[in-house]
Amino acid sequence: MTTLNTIFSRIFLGILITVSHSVLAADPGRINGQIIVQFYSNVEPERVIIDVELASKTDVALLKPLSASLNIWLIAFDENVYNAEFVKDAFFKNPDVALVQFNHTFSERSIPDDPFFYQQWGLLNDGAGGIADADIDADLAWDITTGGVTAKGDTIVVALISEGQFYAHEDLDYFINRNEIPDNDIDDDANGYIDDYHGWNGTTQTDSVPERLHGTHVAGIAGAIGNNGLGISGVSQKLKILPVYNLTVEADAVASYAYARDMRKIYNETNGEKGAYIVATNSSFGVDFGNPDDYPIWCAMFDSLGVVGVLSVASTANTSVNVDNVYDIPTACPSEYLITVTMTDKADNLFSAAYGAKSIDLGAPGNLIYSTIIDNSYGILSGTSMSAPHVTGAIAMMYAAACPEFFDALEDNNELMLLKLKQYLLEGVDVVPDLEGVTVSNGRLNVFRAIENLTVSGFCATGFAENALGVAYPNPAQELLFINGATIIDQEVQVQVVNTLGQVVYQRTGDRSPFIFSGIPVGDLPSGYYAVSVYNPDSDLLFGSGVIIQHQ
Ligand SMILES: [Ca+2]
Ligand SMILES: [Ca+2]
Ligand SMILES: [Ca+2]
Ligand SMILES: [Ca+2]
Repeated sequence: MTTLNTIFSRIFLGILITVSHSVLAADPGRINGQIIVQFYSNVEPERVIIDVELASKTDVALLKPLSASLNIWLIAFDENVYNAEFVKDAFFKNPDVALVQFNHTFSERSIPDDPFFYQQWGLLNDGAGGIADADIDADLAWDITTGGVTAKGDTIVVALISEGQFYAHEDLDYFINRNEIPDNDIDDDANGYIDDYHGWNGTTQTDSVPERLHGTHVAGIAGAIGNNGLGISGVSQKLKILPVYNLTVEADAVASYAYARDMRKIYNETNGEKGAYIVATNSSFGVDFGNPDDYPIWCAMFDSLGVVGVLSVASTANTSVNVDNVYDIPTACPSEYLITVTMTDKADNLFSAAYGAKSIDLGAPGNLIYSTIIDNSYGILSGTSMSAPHVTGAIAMMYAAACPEFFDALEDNNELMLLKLKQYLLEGVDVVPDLEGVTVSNGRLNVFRAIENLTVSGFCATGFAENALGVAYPNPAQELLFINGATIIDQEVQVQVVNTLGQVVYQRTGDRSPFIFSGIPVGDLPSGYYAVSVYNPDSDLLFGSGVIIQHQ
């Protein structure tokens, strides 16, 4: 039966609407000649003003009370005559002044100037037709980064696997393989693909670009150019999209994943001179009820991508079924490097889409999503197809926000750090009732909290010290590998050792954590580089480290 299955785009329904609208440009920054002062409660502002004027030889005026009960006033002065910092300082020094600050125009939080941004409820939901803040907090994330480049200077790329995209859309920024000369029948960059300049079409073995609405729409959700005064904004305002094409047969999908893998592998091997810094693949297509047992090669591609440093994101089925029971391709594939996404609507409901406490990681906005379509237009589509690229864009944003140390650790141990990223992403969701108990994370994507988990509370703040367990030693190890820790976790843990091919070469479950202090036997493992990880019963990573096993 499965051979008759065809892959199809995970689109639910399509309504195309064009809207014209204008958005007021924000005017951020300090207002000249104004400060806000809070006086102590029983202080008379008029008296303090005179004191300040005398002490600082300035001329200031009480403009209006902002809060009589809190004794907060707006104060004006002529900034052409008096230095603003000097005036502020004069108030600061006055003993009757509790607080002083400049006045600022209200600037909406990092709202881009794209005219249709107001349509993008998935990024910022004002509650119209749903629930306010049932969104991924893109605006808060943009206070930290708008995407584009890593702290190490690598240009962030996502591989968008689809049936085609409108390549010439003015609000999309596609990756171009500059090491390849197009249309000369020569594989100039020796990556195994001839003339792969604009991406890759596994079906025709060319870089020809079929123009398809669906893929164009998916691309814009992840990475439409933000704040360019045009159209919409992607989750990541700056993002290179590498288009990879497949028709509706499995072989082409596998070829597409292989292309993404090869491009990233070459990037790693040439120190960025060739290939592309692909951080994620996006698959907004699949086979309803497909059993992973019938798709071992497809499912294994996600592990192969993980080994070279690429996470994969996939849409689950647009039908209300439990994937844990009925299966789905690819979202029932068991790979740890695959992140599976279902669909939420404007009210944070699970909207006519599949779920699974084991198989489906999280929800993301997918119903009535406004994005790029063919011919430089914009329109609304619905489906889990629209949910996955929200997550893909969020991963790209996490890379843009990550500290340099993250990339050092990534270089040492791709797999471990990818799992950390996935952990931060899943732990960063907003828990919503409709997804509780039916998804791994119990919630809907929140890109801001995912970034915070990485930068404020996670690896970038604490390094591996965030783990309750400490350090793996000796390193290099010969016979026994110990994990030292200041804190003993009184839980049963799973210890896992993974080689550079991503294969689990040692695993032990069910021991309480003190076990690991008695040593992991590594004497039988070949010399080489390994990742050792310790998980708690909830599969949370408690400890991870790269180790070298070296036999004399
Ligand atoms: Ca929000
Ligand atoms: Ca080539
Ligand atoms: Ca060529
Ligand atoms: Ca735009």
